[in-house]
Amino acid sequence: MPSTPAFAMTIAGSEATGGAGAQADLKTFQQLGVFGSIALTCIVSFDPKNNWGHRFVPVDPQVISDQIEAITAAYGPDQLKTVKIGMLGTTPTIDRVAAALGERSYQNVVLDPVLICKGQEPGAALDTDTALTEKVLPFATFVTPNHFESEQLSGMARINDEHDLVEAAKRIHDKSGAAVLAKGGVRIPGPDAIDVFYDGTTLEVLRVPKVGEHVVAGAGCSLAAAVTAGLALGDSPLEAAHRAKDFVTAGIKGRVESNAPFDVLWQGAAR
Ligand code: PXL
Repeated sequence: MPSTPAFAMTIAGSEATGGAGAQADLKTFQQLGVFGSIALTCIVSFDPKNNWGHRFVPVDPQVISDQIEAITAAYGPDQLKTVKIGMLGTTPTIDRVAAALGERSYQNVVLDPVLICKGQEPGAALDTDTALTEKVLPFATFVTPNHFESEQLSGMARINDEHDLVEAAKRIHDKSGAAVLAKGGVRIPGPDAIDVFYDGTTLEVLRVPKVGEHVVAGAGCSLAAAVTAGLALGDSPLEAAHRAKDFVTAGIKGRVESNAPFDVLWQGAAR
């Protein structure tokens, strides 16, 4: 008899070293028992000769459509109900992905609103920020902004503490209608790593003691991927947020060393 696992598709970029991006998504899905498909949007290769800067190559928008066509033809709407959106990177890609989201409705659309990757200049975020907000955010049922993305999406100049992060989560919910998990990570001072969940009715601050004060690569992608997996498995949005927080905390504790500027989350640590 064939197996009937939960399914999820990620529309995301490759980060070659395997820390972030589609690689993190697929490993997270697999670890949580979800069958994953990938529509690749771009290829990021860090440049060790240039301070580990980002070499970024977008995938041709037609090829992105082709991948989504293949995946959605293979798995019908009853089988593939959950999609995660990671790094899109350019406005033509955002347009194409928005069009694809309009072609079939999904029960769960998790948007990790990746504006820039670690080490990139914030200026690169401005045009993608506007396009993502206008065209993709309306499809999202769940959105997972990090500190910088929460500032951009909420329009708040500075998010300095838990109170600000709560306000940002509320504003982003009001703007999108989506469940929001606003990530504080190491950017909010204090002993705990906090994330704020808000879905219009439930406000909850998820907190665990900080594992350290250093950023770990792949944490954001893996958190959103674990939310996606949870929703695909039938979690409520709040349950998915808790599952994801536990998963990422274990992965940060079990992080692997890298010669790049950041250690890397290990999805295999959560057993
Ligand atoms: O962490 C954000 C991110 C997402 N997707 C890709 C990336 C990165 C950061 O490096 O390369 C493809």
